[in-house]
Amino acid sequence: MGDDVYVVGHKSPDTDTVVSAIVYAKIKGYIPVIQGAINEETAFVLDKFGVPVPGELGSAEGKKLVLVDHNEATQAPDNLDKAEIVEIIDHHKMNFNYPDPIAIHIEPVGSTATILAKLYQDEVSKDKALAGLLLGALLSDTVIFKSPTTTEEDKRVASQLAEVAGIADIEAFGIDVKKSKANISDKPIKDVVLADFKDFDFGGKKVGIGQTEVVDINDVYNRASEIMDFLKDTKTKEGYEMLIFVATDIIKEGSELYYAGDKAKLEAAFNTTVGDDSVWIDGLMSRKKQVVPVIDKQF
Ligand SMILES: [Mn+2]
Repeated sequence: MGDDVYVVGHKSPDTDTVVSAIVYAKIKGYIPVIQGAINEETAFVLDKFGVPVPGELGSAEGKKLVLVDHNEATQAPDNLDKAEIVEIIDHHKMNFNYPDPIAIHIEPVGSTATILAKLYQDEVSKDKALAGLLLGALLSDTVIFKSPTTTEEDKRVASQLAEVAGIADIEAFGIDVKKSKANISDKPIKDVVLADFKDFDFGGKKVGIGQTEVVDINDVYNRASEIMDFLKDTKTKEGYEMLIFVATDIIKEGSELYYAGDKAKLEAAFNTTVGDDSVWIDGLMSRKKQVVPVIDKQF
């Protein structure tokens, strides 16, 4: 193994994953890397603070790795078993097995950025760009504190970061960050639905749930028929029992759920009347906390 240590986040990188790799690598003198192309939101945040996009990890074989913002093998680099893992910093549930004792730091907070900001307060307080990156990641993962995953720690850390980064209005900055990815009007509907999409096995049935976040739900309503065509078509072609697309309006704080599948299951899951194509659920922001468990229960 070489002496270089690479810091890497999960596949389909989001802003928290990329920023956490960059910041931790900078503080420790390691090399930040990514797995897959960054999204528009991450590009906006890196650009704002003049930080270059990290290179691709490539094969993990023979490399020393720090895993940030994930610890599950399915989200980690391929050939993980041929790499040496030196440390993990994360805010997800632990699903990790390793033959050697290593440093693992997991906290139940809204972002990995929150953990890094707390652990390296000294370093971050002297570096405007690092603070700005972490704030962008924190606001992204917590959906500007609106996600039920948000903690008081996240809010406290965000104010400190904003001060260092010279950002007067945290909320406005958060909306700028979210807006950069939210423009769906010029994208093929397939890309909109599949950009953040996860497959689940609910009682032996294949269920797919995609999510997008917008600042104006009308952008989604304008494309409702395209969304429905895509869901119905994909359900048949790919053998899904149910397909759900969660379109979250981060300003109105709720989501329109489009679906292809059994209406009665959705009505039971959310205890409400559901239309033939979709239903609006007030306060629904998180797939992980507010959609997956209640749908899973119906199978
Ligand atoms: Mn995260």
